[in-house]
Amino acid sequence: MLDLKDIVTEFAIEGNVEEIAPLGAGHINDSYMVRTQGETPDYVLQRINHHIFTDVNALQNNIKRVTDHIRQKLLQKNEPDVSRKVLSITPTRREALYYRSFDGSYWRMMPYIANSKSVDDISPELAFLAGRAFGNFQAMLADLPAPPLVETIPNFHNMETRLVTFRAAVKNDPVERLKKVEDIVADIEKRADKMCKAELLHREGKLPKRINHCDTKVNNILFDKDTNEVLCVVDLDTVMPGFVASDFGDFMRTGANNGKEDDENLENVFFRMDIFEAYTKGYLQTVQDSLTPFEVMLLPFGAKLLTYMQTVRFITDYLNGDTYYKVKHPEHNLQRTKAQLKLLHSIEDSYTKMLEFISHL
Ligand code: GN1
Ligand code: MG
Repeated sequence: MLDLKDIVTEFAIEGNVEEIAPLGAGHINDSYMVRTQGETPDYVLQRINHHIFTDVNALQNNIKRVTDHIRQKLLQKNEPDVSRKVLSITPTRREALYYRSFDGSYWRMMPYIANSKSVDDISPELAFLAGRAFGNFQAMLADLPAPPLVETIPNFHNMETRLVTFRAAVKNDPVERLKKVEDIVADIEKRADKMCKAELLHREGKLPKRINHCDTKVNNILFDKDTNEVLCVVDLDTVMPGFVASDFGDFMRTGANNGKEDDENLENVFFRMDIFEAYTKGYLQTVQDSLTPFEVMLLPFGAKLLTYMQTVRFITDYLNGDTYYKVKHPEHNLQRTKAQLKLLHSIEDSYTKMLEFISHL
């Protein structure tokens, strides 16, 4: 049997372990809080899902480069409290960025950011700060020296390839769930061409890729527990080149959803313009100068795109028999699909208002 205590011992942590407990609600990796006795830091231990992140070495190297670069920027600016404003990797006792255990699983460790919290229900005030935080994150990584970051999951936010995978699942219907979702499949197909426009624009040279976070969920920002100051952006597994509209959109999909990602009660699920407005203001304050006007006008499309993409990803996993996302019950991916689709409809209803708001800023 694998003992988490033995895993922890492999890493160069300070202090003596008091408790190891499950942490967080990630859909992919498993996280544990490692509490140490007394004043020494606490840590987060993660089992990396190497069926999804197949090149763990490249993954950890990306994170190392990204966090080192950000740390350097913060130090140059004489920012106080730098250790709480950027993640760091706790190496193993053999100075590696991850550890492979005898059962073939992969582990990593990082110091826990003290006195921090993440939020799922956000206010316009926090959304403004979150916009600034993801904007700053993007700005700080704009001059990351070559070589380019490795795409830890190739074509991760590529709508065209997501649709190819979706259509294969529909065609093969391996666990015979298609009959339950035919109307949803039709709803998805109706929008498919339009949703691929970013890839098309990129090929035509009209839309650049920049370093993106690619998982800008609302709960991937840490705030100070007492002051609500933004501390740091976390979950750096998917930092890679992408369209800025896509990062903007993933925040809208999560932060501006009045309901939960998997809300059973679809009446809770609708798009909040107040969150959109506050986030957009904060975000553009920090990055507007580095974006083309076209990229700015495409941000509301990003909200549609990422919500659509997530709908496609959840239903694909449902059709494939729940092989990708962790599920709490057999219909979980369907429940998520329905909630995302409801949100998409609501975003579509707000779309003109979003464009108006952006063009007036
Ligand atoms: C996954 O594991 P987590 O919650 O950080 C997923 C994101 C999805 C998200 C849906 C590597 O993120 O892309 O948007 O679930 N990460 C990966 O909530 O697929
Ligand atoms: Mg993630």
